[in-house]
Amino acid sequence: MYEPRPEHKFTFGLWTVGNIGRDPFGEAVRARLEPDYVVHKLAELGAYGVNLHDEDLIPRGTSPTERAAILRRFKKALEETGLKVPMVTANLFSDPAFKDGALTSPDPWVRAYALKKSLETMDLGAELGAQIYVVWPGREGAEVEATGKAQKAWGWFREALNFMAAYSEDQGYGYRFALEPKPNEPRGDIYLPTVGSMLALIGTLERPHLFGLNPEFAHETMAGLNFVHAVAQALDAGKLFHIDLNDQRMSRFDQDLRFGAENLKASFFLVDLLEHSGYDGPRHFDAHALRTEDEVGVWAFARGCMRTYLILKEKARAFREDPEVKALLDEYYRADPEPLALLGPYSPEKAQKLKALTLPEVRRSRGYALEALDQLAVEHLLGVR
Ligand code: GCO
Ligand code: MN
Ligand code: MN
Ligand code: MN
Repeated sequence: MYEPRPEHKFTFGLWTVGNIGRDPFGEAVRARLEPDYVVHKLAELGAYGVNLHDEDLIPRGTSPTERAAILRRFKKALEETGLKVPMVTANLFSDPAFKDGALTSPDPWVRAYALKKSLETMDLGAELGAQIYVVWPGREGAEVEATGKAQKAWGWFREALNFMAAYSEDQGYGYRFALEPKPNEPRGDIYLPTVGSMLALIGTLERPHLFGLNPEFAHETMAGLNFVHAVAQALDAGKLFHIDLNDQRMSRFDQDLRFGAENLKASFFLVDLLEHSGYDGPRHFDAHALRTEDEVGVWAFARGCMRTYLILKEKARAFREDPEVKALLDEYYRADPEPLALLGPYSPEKAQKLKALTLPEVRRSRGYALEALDQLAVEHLLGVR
């Protein structure tokens, strides 16, 4: 039971299980893993796919012959294992050129280079069968307001996204672009900090239908926001194109913890939401093993992410089928026909009737039984129901 299988659509980034454990204070603690080796290991564990930044596969400065050899080995591993590459993304944060932004650098040379890198990553992804292109504006932000860049950054970012979408159409690549918000880190403040701000930006693009969200558990949590609500809003807008699952404590550095390691209850309601939403895209784990771990710990981490998801999925199913939960929810949503007839689309008659409405006093004193409902959720989570 709880064995991950490809149909569960679990994916990992080459950069996640391949994370070598560097942090701002300490050096690498693990050796780099070869991409084709990662593919074989992930397939053994039951994953569906592997995602990558351009540079995870083809390090900067690789010669064309070397590049061809790496690609050959990687594609062979994909063929042997059946693993997919559903998503690609350009690394627009490591190169020193990007220290004051990539697509929103004040230097047009840098903006042009970031755009070139994005187009080349789209070419690479198309060759590997990717259909989702993630844009994470990690360096698109600032520590200093004196430049006034906050007034220009949106325009530059929009221009780049419009260019990329037009290129995808021109080449017939069929990408769907998933934009990933984050409040800070590595910049002091990143433009586009939350799901809400990304959704607002999409409406200003030339091809809004090609753009959606790649929300991340850790990122909304860093901002002190409710990730379940953020995902629900993305779903409501028809914009959940991809999702980054991990865990995080609020008000801390970007921790990228194993899924479910910290906020079990929020993870439970997230899985509950995703599984009932009709979302059929990848369940991507954008997390990495703790710096304390060796390679054995890395695979324990990867397996743990998937198992916790599957356990929570089963718990969510049992919770929704629990007769006591159902009874409480029936009561919670019980709707009298009389007020219902006054709601919905506007009409002048309804407006008249609404003005004549008196709220029955019992509507003020009623209890919503949320203590009992929440306790049932806790008991399901604790495994006593
Ligand atoms: C982070 C981000 C990244 C992006 C990845 C894809 O916190 O560092 O989440 O991991 O998801 O770079 O663009
Ligand atoms: Mn992150
Ligand atoms: Mn991170
Ligand atoms: Mn992410």
